Amino acid sequence: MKLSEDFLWGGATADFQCEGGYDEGGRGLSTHDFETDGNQENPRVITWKLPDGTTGGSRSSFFFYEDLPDGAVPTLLDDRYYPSHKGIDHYHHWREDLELLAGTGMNVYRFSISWSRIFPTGMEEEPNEAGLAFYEGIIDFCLELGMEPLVTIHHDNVPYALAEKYDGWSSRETIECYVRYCKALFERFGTKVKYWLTFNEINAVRGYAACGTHKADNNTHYNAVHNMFLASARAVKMGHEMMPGSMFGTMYASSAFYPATCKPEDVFAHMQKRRRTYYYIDTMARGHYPAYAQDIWDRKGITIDWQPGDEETLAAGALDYVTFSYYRSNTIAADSPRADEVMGGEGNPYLKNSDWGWPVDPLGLRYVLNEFYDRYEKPLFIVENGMGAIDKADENGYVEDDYRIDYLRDHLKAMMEAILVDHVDCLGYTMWAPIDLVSLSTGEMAKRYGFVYVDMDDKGNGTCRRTKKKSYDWMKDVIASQGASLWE
Ligand code: BGP
Repeated sequence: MKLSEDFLWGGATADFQCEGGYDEGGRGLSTHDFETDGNQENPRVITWKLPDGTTGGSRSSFFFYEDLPDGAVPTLLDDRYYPSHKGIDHYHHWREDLELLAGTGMNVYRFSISWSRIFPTGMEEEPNEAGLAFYEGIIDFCLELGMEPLVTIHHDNVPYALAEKYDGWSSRETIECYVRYCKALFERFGTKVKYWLTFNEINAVRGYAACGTHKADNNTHYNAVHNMFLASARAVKMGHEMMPGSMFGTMYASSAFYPATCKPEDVFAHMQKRRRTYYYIDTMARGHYPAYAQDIWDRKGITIDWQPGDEETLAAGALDYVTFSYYRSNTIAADSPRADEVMGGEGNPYLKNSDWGWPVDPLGLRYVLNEFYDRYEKPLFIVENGMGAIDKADENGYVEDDYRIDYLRDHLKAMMEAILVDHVDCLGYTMWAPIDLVSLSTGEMAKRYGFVYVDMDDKGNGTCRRTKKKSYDWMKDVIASQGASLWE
């Protein structure tokens, strides 16, 4: 078993989880800059004021910690810390980081651009040259090191000023700002970047940090997403015109969903659950809403603010390839509390869980690869997969992470079986995250994914020294053998 030479092997990161330098290079504040750290017991919260007194917006929102009624959860950690401000200080270590990644033989690197580095408020007419130059440095160095850049245009994180002025993606003005942002990226990087993602985990965006909206009710959410669909479609159309041969996807947070039992009600609930979550990528990959969308709107009391031309816009901007993250599977029963929600589900008695309670299911990856290829008949790209675990480094920063190697081996083998046995067209695989960075869900450094260790704790203390874990050399062998070493 061996993959072809053109298979893209790589790693993926996101700006606000690794860059830091949140107020450098002319960058404006972003919604994630107001999000505190947390842990498994204490969820992250959005505060409306930073320690230096900068206010983060209207107090009217129930999303803001200061507005929660007395005694309401979540609680704010006493020594609150804002992880996006420092990240892993990639802003000052990016050359070293890219060299380390390329040392494994990786030939693709997925990263996201911070919108507020390019347009500090999101509303300027002209882009910020320092921001463009920062990413140009990364792109040029990737190419020099033999890594194809795969760029996420919007990985959550809306410019704060846009969230305040227009309520983020609630408003159509934000579409215009996004299109202007894309145009600036395509003009500057169009000859160097072929693979683009218009949004990250489109089915998981909800609320202030991801969408810049101050409310999370269904009507706000589904209309914000409608605006994101339109924005993506316009970017795809413009991108194709400006950069012939460019490939556009949107990242979708996948999970293999299984019926909890073979009871017909559970199987039907599981089908409906998949529609709750496929709604997003079904629309974007096909260029129109699926028929079942009307049922979702009716049940949830949603009125989409259709405007003349919206249908044509969606049709003209269908995605070229389908990209997704895969970490876990879920089971669904008719009475599951999350049966009617977009994300999540119950655990599975046949599977073991990770340190963070996520069921580990490599066969589920082969399942979703097949399901998506059957469903969309477009090339696929796994743009996130990996294992968040507690690593114990020795005094030299070395980690014996055999558990991570096991996880990656099993998932990569499942991917290879989907490609070589089931004949799924999958262009590549970018592991999350090749270098340790801040966890999105908990805001911790303790949840480590990388094959490169970063000496930093949950509060940003540490030397920032980068060291190779055991999985680094293991991954190098996998890539050098085009996956053949996995089967030895
Ligand atoms: C995805 C996000 C990433 C990332 C990853 C792992 O949802 O696209 O940004 O962080 O999940 O999740 P976490 O960091 O919460 O472990």
